Amino acid sequence: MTDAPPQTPPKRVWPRYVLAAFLLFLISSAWWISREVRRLKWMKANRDTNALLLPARPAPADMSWTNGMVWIPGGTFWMGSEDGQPDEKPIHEVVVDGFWIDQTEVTNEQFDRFVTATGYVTVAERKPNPQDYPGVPPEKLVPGSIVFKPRPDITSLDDHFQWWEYVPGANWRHPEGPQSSVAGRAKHPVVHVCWYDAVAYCEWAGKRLPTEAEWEFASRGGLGRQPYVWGQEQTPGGKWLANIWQGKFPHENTEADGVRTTAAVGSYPANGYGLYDMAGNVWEWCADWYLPNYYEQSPRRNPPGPDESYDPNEPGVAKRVQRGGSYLCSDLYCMGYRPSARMKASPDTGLSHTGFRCVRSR
Ligand SMILES: [Ca+2]
Ligand SMILES: [Ca+2]
Repeated sequence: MTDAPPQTPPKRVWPRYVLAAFLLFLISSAWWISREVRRLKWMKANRDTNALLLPARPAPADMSWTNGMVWIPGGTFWMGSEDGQPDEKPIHEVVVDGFWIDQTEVTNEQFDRFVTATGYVTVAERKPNPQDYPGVPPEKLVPGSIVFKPRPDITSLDDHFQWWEYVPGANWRHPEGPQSSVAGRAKHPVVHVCWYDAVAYCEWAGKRLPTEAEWEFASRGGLGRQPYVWGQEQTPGGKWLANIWQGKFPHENTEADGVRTTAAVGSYPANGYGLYDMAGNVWEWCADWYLPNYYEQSPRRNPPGPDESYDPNEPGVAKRVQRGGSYLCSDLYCMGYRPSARMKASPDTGLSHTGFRCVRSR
């Protein structure tokens, strides 16, 4: 009997597939590491170049148009008056969104910049179109505007034609007629601008005319339901706070407020929002059509004005709203400098006591 050779344990052999998997893992890792290193190197090398290729960061918004403007925060106020004229009623609650508004009326100096930049010719400087004035003799159709020139024989205030006269050659450069000029009146409000002229200026300035609601909200300066933009009293401490008319209109002007015609803008105290001449100096165009009973149906929020116009005193003539009164407002005749008072005129009509200011939403 021979001894069987001792048995040795079988030699352990790695399966080939495990080895193959391990090699594959090593190769993949090396490839991935190599790729990441190249990517990081590329990013580092191109960092500056990429900065140039990316769109430029937007510059800070140009807010230079807000110069001379005041931000009026939106809010709710009582528009109209229970004590005023029928078209100021009913007093009603209105909500307006915030907006920017010119601190002063637009001045001759500012309007001159607009005209110089654009070559704009105001309506008063253009020859009237005969088709717009049927029945008017051709020789009467000459450029001009309406100037305050009271006749000497006025005994009643029933007919305003007694103190308004169409003066050929009157316009914003020649407020009293061809022989007059605005020399020395650079800071006075521009006058003889009709609604179309005012809109043209506002568009050039990147602004717009205020709605009637915005205008009244701004004029009240944060005071609710007050008869004047400065409060309850007409002349607190015996002081006039606006350029209107004192004396027996239309011949006697005592100039108790210190000024006979227009005043340089900002000559009187600002209202609660820092706005000047929201009462008096010159009437100011608003965007809205005029409708005497609009308040009965106007929307509560941001009323845009009616779609149509009607003036019972002059049916057939569509009119735009004016606000704030002027240096011709006499308590005997016109309380138009109260914040709720409404005025209206044909949009092609400029007068020697009418100007405007602009607003802009954000
Ligand atoms: Ca005055
Ligand atoms: Ca004014």
